[in-house]
Amino acid sequence: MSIVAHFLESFPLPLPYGRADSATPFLTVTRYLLFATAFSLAACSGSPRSIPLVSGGVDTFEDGNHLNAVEHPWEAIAEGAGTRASIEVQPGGFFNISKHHLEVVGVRPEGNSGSSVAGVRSSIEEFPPAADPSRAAIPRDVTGYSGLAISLRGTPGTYIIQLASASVTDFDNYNAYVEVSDAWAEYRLPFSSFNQEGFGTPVPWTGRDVTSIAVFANLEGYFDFGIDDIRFYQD
Ligand SMILES: [Ca+2]
Repeated sequence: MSIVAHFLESFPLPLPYGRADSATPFLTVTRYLLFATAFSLAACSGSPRSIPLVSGGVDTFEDGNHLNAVEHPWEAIAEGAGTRASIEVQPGGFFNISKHHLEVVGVRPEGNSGSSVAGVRSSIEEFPPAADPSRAAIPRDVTGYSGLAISLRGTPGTYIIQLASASVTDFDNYNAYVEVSDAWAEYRLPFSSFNQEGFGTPVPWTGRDVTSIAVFANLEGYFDFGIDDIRFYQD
């Protein structure tokens, strides 16, 4: 399916998105996020190229499947003892015209949540061309955008939105923190609100080699959250 077709499928209407306060950074995150990307689909540092994400759309989930707008699957992430996560596309979502969103259900053990990572992740890389399937996937250039917009609601608490970058090779990826409630809200996260945690090598953000997007719960115990309408936006 072409990029244009993805765009049409994903964004049939110019939605009157509301804004929500976003991204209050906390220093509570742990080094264990190092493991958050252990299963990353990403890396592919062998390719210096990157491909713009033409529409900015990542997923509205309106097609009802587990693939994002560039055909990569959303995957449940559960790292650490006693940690669980599962995902399912469900009816409803942000705005009453939404037919589907992605629901994430999981557990981070009480008192031991520092060693656990639970949530969902998807690659946004460009697949290698059919003519050269051995070539590495190509990261996305999102420099045409101002930040990432995502709609969320869930077990009230702090959640982590993570952008992985090919140039970050030690899992110290860029994280933004959001406070989520049980009511849907759209969070507009400028790229400046994403920061490395600091346990790895500092790598300046370029926006030229984004490989995946993830959402992790930063609270303990049982949680569930919904995500919808994920896209890179321009101010
Ligand atoms: Ca939706």
